[in-house]
Amino acid sequence: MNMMNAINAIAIITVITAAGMKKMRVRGMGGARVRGVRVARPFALLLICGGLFLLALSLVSCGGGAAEQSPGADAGQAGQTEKAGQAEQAPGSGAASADGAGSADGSGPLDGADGGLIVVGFSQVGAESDWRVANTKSMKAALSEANGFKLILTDAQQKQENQLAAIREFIAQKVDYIVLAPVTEQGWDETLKEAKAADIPVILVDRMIQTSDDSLYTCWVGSDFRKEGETAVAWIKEAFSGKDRLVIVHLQGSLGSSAQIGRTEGLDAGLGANAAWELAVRESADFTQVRGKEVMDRILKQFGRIDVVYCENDNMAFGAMDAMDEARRSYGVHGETAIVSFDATRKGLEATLAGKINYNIECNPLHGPRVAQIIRQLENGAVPGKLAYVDETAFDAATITQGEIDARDY
Ligand code: GYE
Repeated sequence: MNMMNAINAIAIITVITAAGMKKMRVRGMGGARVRGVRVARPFALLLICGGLFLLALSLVSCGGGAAEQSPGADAGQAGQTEKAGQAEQAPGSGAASADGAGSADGSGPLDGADGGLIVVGFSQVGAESDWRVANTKSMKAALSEANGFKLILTDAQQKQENQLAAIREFIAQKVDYIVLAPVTEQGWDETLKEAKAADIPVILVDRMIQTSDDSLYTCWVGSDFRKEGETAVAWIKEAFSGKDRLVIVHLQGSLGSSAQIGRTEGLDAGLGANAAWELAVRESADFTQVRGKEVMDRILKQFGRIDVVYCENDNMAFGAMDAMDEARRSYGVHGETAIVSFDATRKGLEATLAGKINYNIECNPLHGPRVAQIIRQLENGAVPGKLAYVDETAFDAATITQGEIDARDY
């Protein structure tokens, strides 16, 4: 490469010198220096030819050199170019667009300093529930091109291995941010270390991870699942106070996920504190309606008396209700079995208003605007809170109104 540069320099200097001499000759026409120029004319022509020859030689050589470059070297160069762009967008660079559209508080659209979009790789769990579908919709709407983002969305089909592969792909693509909705809590450290080494901030949404190194993620936004469980337990306690026996069936979400762990912990605390409560059976139905029905079909064959079905999300509650309909078992406000559910999606609330679900604990899936705001904060050099819990409520079949359902965004 140095050799080529040297040849290039010599060639250019030669051509310029020779051209300069030619110019002198033109200026010198009829002047005192005509003689000298006359003497220099053949020499100038020689220099021009020689210079042009060297220039041509260096151009040919450079072309050959590029073709010989390994793909790795090419990728390295491309990476550097992108990196420069990224550096301009890095946290702390104050990359709000010149027109002030992106503000420090994170409101308004943002433009990368290079005029490009902020590239966000989002590894979504799947499409297992209405909650999840609403969550994906929210992320897509907030991280839109109109808002200054390019969203790369991947659906992991509820498999951690797919999420690990997606994160590695995002790293290879040199995205600006990685957003991860982790399917389970364990098993992220190795891959997140790779993201950290690549200097890509990781924002966790919805569920949490367990790690000994908190620096592996920038921040998290989601729900307090344990608190949701405790809210459910408080209602059960109140609704069945005075009963000397309470038979509970527990449909769990995907095992190892924060939503399952927190909601199960809440129930376990209730079981521990209330001597009359009896856990008949607990089984995972993976947060889906289909599995909810399958699992409940089996349970109904095994257990006659069931006072409460504690479903860790609306879709499993729908599945349980399908199974109970088929088995002609009554449930809900006027039935033998009370149903407690989580999420409070629109369909879940409709079932609550209809008295089929007795109590529904809200879990808010609208994380898109929250994630967009976090990214804007980072772009503007602000430090978002490490953990952000979303405010949530709960709906009782006895008091829910149509107005509350109408006001629902999901
Ligand atoms: O409750 C369930 C979804 O992690 C909060 O996952 C989320 C849960 C939600 O599939 O419906």
